[in-house]
Amino acid sequence: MKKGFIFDLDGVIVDTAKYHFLAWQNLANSLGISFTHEQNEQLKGVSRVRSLEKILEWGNVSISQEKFTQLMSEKNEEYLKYISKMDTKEILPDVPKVLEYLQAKRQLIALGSASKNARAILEKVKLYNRFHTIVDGTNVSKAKPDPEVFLIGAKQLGVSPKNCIVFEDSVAGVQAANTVDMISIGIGDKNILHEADYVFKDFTEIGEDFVNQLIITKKV
Ligand code: G16
Ligand code: MG
Repeated sequence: MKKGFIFDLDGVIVDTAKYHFLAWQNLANSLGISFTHEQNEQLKGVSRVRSLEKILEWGNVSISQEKFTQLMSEKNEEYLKYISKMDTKEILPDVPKVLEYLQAKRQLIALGSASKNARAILEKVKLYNRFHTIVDGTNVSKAKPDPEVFLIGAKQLGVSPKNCIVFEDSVAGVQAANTVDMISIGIGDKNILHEADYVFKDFTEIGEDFVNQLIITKKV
């Protein structure tokens, strides 16, 4: 049976949160707002626009629409400088192994990310060709926990949502998958991702037996 395996990007395939942190911190500090690692955690899986809105809310700062657009573009330029230096060493442990196994088992593979830079990042880490389809921040209008990104992925793979499995590191992403009855697999902390059907610290904990089980079972 062919299942649809949908992967989030940031926090699942690569860890770009550290680059988002540096760029957002620089922006926040320029406005006199402090920005911590804990706050950066809360921006995982959140769109670029919503991230800046949240930072302004935290700092109790209001700016014009023009300034908002300018800051978003400056943040992205800085972020692009960091990701331009990325290479295959930044792929999270055992991700290529799982992708290769799914490919060997002739499963369908999609990317479902909120990032508008997803394609560029996949090119840098040389994983672009591993995906049958890529859905990213340039293809969706509604952010996770809305399931739009995963529904488009399922549609493009030609698989019904209940035959899809989503790998996610954010609570909003897990909720998005659950909303449309996809199997949700949290990558990260069990306490934070407790709404997921399964949680693993990272892909090193996911064995071939578990993947085989995902291929044959349905969400109940
Ligand atoms: C990612 C990150 C978020 C980021 C968002 C938009 O989502 O987790 O922190 O704000 O993309 O990124 P960009 O500014 O590159 O468009 P995901 O869904 O891949 O985890
Ligand atoms: Mg993520």
